[in-house]
Amino acid sequence: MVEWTDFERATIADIFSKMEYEVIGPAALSRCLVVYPWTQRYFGNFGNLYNAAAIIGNPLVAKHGTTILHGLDRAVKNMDNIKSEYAELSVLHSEKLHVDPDNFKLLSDCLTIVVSAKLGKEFNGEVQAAFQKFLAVVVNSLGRQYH
Ligand code: ZNH
Repeated sequence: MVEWTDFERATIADIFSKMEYEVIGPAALSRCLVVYPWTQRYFGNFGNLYNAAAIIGNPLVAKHGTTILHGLDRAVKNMDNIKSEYAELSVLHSEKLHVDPDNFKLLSDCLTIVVSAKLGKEFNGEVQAAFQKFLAVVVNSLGRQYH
């Protein structure tokens, strides 16, 4: 089981309580689709993703970015049971959506960049370490049904 310090718990709760899901989620997902274009292959039904402007302005991308952040909310609310919290989502991504689990890490890195830009100085080294630890547990849990 993953151990969390009081600082880590407080930091994760604080970041997510201030987060505007419908801004940060779309920004993180669209950055991922722009910077790692091969991730677009899972969103064939999202219409035009031909260039950065099309991706950023795509309402389906925005909606799905928000959905992903709401998915992260489940881990925030249940930090001691992230693996079981994501058991079903992991099966969905592996067996039904066939999403390569490497992509979870790519998206989590994009999210870190977006959150860091948003929080500015507040996102110091310790905060970043806590946030990345949290995302690493999420990525690992989502990838669990693949092993
Ligand atoms: Zn995912 C879906 C979460 C990542 C792809 N997702 C989904 C959902 C959720 C999620 C919650 C919904 C489900 C239902 O409906 O039931 N994801 C998530 C998270 C994450 C993710 C939390 C991280 C972190 N995904 C991801 C990635 C990708 C994806 C990276 C790729 C690239 N997803 C996906 C898809 C889908 C999903 C494709 C489906 C969509 C539709 O169809 O709408």
